[in-house]
Amino acid sequence: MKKNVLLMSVFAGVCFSAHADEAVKNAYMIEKFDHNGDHVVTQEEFLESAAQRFKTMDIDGDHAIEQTEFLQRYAEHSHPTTTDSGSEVGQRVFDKLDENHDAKISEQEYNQSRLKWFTEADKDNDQKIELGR
Ligand SMILES: [Ca+2]
Ligand SMILES: [Ca+2]
Ligand SMILES: [Ca+2]
Repeated sequence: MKKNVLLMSVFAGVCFSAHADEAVKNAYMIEKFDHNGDHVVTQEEFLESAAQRFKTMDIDGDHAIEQTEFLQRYAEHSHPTTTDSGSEVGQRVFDKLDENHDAKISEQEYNQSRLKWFTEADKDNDQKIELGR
């Protein structure tokens, strides 16, 4: 019986986070990427941060993120509670980003995935991400 209750609460937690997802995601993006503080993230601001992030991940500076570079950075930035499955998740994220499967994430592949993320969050299609949409 106790086990069932525990399972229920885990399940409820999952549902809740799925619901809160949208607003939280936009708030997160604005907090991270709004450089000029107008509470709107433009595509320009977003890609600028993407380029900067790419540079910090590309440790040896060859304009590609190798798997080792990616997993190292991923481990550094992942939340402590997720570290037990951190490398596995990191690997999955890497595979997703590496579209042509050459074991490297090129700048183009990286920007493409970022743009996809931006487009998904940009519900009203005005090339801006704002709160409360
Ligand atoms: Ca802005
Ligand atoms: Ca590299
Ligand atoms: Ca690739």
